[in-house]
Amino acid sequence: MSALFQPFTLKDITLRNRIAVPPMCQYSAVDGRVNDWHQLNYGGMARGGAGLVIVEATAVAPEGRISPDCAGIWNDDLAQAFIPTVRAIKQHGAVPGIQIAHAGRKANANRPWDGDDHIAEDDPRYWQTIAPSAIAFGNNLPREPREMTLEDIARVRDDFVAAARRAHEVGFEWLELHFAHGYLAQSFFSEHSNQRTDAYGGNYENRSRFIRETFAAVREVWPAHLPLTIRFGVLEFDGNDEQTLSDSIDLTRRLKDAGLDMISVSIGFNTPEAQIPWAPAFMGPIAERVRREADIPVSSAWGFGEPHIAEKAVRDGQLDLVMVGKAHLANPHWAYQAARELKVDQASWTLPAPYAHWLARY
Ligand code: FNR
Ligand code: 531
Repeated sequence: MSALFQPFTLKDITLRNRIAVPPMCQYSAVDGRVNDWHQLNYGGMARGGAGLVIVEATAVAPEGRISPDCAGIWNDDLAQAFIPTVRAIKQHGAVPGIQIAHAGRKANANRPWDGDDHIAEDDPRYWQTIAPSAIAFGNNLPREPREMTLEDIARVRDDFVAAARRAHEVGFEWLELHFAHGYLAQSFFSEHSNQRTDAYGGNYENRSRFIRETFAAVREVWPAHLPLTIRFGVLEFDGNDEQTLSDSIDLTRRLKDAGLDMISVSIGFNTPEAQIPWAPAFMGPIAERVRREADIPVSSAWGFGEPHIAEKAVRDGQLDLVMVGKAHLANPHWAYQAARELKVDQASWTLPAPYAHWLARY
């Protein structure tokens, strides 16, 4: 029996298998509004057999977009635009998830294929970025953000809450808070980016305050019967990983006590000096340690896109869900292909009849 193709239940939600499409920016929205591209993109991956499809980092406020072309859910009109995408994911048997985000000091960048760099201040698409401290990320993102006031911090926390409420209203059943990859929430947690001297900076308690307060506020509005998860960079690969991992696991335990249902274990990406040990499934052992020491279901990504690697990660108890990213860009029917490769009996997987009828026979 394939471990990857076993169902997974979290709260009142059951996924048909352990395959999750992680959020992947499409940089294809107009003024934050998603469109046919998003319905096609996410609907295709659901049709291909994934159990969970998580819609890309969706900004909780205009200044929280990574690029001007990123999705947003900062008002009801933008939220309504997701309905065709939610319907397409559900229609094809997957669970619709969404990641809500604020890009902080990494915001206001060109799309990756347009340079992936900060937009120049004389460009009409320029906006002021905000962050815990006035410290630039560096490299392709050299602009110094404005240090957030306590009012900014409260406003962004409330933006996450409003975004969670809108996501539920338009039919999403799985919510992931983007607390990873050097964006705003992650940047509060790291001393690389947070050198505040007030209650939101300094020691671990203060540097984790924005994450803990924002999570608690979202937990109050997100329905208790639906999964509330975070994507969190548990280490930076900056030479200080043992301390960061220890703090991250403690924080995960505290968030679990506050109602966290699952964590997507990822990377901090808070410093351009990181030495990432890229390799297939390299995050597996780190995710397994979080799963064991925080006693919480985990997913992770980064090089699990080969079916036997994905199968092994679940079978060995490293991951509860495997996030398969770029391989789903190459082939939205990745889950279908994986089932064939793993010789999973046809009863538990198939494509829609217009496809399956012919594929089963010829
Ligand atoms: C990403 N990734 C990403 N992660 C995230 O948390 N929110 C996001 O919106 C995005 N956007 C995004 C866009 C694109 C084009 C890529 C390639 C990646 C990271 C992604 O979810 C995943 O973690 C990585 O791609 C690693 O998994 P794979 O691709 O090795 O399976
Ligand atoms: C991070 C990434 C780094 C290296 C390879 C692939 C992906 N992602 C983070 C994404 C945006 C695109 C780059 C988000 O978390 C929004």
